[in-house]
Amino acid sequence: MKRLNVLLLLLLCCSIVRAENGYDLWLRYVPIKNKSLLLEYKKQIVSPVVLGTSATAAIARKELSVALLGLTGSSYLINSNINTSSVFIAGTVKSSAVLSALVTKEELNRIGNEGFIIKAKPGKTFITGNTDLAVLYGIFHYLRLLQTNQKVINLNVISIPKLKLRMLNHWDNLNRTVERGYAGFSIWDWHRLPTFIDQRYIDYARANASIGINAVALTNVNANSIILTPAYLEKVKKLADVFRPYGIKVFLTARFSSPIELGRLKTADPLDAIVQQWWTAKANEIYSLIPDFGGFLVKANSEGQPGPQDYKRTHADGANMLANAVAPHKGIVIWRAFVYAAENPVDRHMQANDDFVPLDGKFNSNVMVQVKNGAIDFMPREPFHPLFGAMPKTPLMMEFQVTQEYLGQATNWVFLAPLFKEVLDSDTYAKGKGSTVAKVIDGSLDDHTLTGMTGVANIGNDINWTGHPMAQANWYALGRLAWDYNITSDTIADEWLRMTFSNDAAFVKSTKQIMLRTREIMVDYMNPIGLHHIMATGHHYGPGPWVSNLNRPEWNPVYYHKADSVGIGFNRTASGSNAIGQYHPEARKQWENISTCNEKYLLWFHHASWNHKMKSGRSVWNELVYRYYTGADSVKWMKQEWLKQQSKIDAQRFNDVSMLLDTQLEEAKWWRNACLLYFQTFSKQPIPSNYEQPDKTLDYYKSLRFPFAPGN
Ligand code: BDP
Repeated sequence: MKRLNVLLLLLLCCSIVRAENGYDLWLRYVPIKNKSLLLEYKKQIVSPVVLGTSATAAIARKELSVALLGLTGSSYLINSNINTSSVFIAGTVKSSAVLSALVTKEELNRIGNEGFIIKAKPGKTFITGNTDLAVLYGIFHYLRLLQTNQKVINLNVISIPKLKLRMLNHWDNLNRTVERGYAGFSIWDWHRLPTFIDQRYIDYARANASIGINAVALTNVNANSIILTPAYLEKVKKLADVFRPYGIKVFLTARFSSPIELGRLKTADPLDAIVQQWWTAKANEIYSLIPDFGGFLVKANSEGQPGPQDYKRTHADGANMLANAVAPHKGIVIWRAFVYAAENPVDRHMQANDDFVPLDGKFNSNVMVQVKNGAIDFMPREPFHPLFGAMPKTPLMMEFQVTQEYLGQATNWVFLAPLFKEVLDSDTYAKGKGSTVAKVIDGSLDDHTLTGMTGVANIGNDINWTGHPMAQANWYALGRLAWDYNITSDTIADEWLRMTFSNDAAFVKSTKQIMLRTREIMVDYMNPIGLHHIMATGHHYGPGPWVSNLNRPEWNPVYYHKADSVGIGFNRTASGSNAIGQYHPEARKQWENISTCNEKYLLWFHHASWNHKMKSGRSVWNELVYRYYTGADSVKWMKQEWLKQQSKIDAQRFNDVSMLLDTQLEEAKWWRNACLLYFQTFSKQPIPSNYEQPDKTLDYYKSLRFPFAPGN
């Protein structure tokens, strides 16, 4: 007996001090500490029932049982039939009269296939929707309420996704390297598929379903046609089979020249009948394996990728050819607008609009054009892409980058929800005030039914999925905002912290404060007042504003900052490239005039003289100094605040974040010193003596090389 007790005690201790490696993401389901809440929850959840016979319903039952065991410490049998003691009932409206009586016809129409309804009063809880997937979403929502310790006695929730496609784009290569990936290798183990199903695929699908993500493109936009060969399609089918019950559709990237590479055709000309037949046959082959295949994602005529322009055809010609091939199967084509060409001397900022605006109205109805949030490239801060609002006849899909290619990669803690929201809330003025980017992509502004948002995934085979433990929040934020872009960054951070770490109020308050400031802090020490694309080239790790020797002009940082003896910044006004002219006149107003320009974008749109006076009273040079120093100092503040959290969370993740903050501080100082020393060669002005002076020379910073930086 004594030995048994000791054993039990040992077991208990192990579970308390269990190191957390982050694999469980925000689905940890740890015991609820608040006793009165726990009692409340237990009263609400008696003899829980999840109706339905589908694989999705089975998943919902399993999730509920795992979660309730973890959260309450009691094991629950989740019934699939209602009995007299059931007070917690989940299922589609069709599955039970009890549930259908709860909702009106109007509500059912409104919630569509994925929206859900939760109604609860003391001793009764109902979760329902039109499909088992909607019910699964409802259950995840309910579990989030429990995980974040919210009241569940009186609930009247109707939640409907604002966007139809809520997607992740994996830039994963078939050899398992991940372009711009900072979390290890690809989670797709192509070599061992289709026979070996890694548990990770299931855990991945579950995590996505918990935040409403319902589509994934498995492969790099810089595509390899081998993914379209029969052997690989068998592997893709296996992944699609795993993902299906979680409501996730699979897309593939289509290399435009595949008919030549795989079909041995002489051309990939989209207007060539044989090419069209090749794609039709390929689509038929895919759909015979994967009946609900989502469709193709295409990067064409950009950064050396093949495309229709190789045959003097337009992007619409290329997209429509593929769209015709998938249309009989209800598939869609997502065509990327991230295009620019080295041969084109026009400001890179303008090239996508130049190519795409004339094509508005020329795309088939099953084509979406996927537009990056800004016209250059996922910078720490960039104005919204001028295509938003400029193609009313075409459904535009938002592309964000969740992986932090330009935002500190593997080592910097940056919470991206504020960046995403800044873009979504931007006003295009396309149809008057209030024509936000969000309203462009949700279809409401121009009456589109195809709608979506994607994020370039930050997921790899690192044990914690995202490399930096805090980067999990960005995957989470993408899903939550694609479901409802009105959720605030504060709420997202709050939910995520509570579920991922702890409900301790002091912990949540301080750590949330850090999270909400991280993005501005990074902008300050990397790209203040509108600077952009001054990262080192190739791997984009660290600063490289001096780089000027690459063949393509727009691959050189000097192209973007244009520092000279007079000043710094890219004049994109009417007296310069006039990229600003691609925005609606009302939107332009905030940037057009150098003396009234929103200073966050000053050097984005203006070449400002070194002595130009900022609103702070400082000169541009002194403002740059101030920003770079404030940014780097703020990382010290992040570290100080974080150290206070030691007793609140598990040691492993606490230490991981602490060590990474040390690296982040070093990198912030590196950015600060390297950029200021370099820009100083033009401004010829000192770093005021009250600032700690750089301890290394500009030559030292220029000499640094990182041949094995990840993701390249
Ligand atoms: C750039 C990345 C490059 C991608 C490209 C794209 O550096 O690796 O292939 O975007 O989005 O930012 O196609």
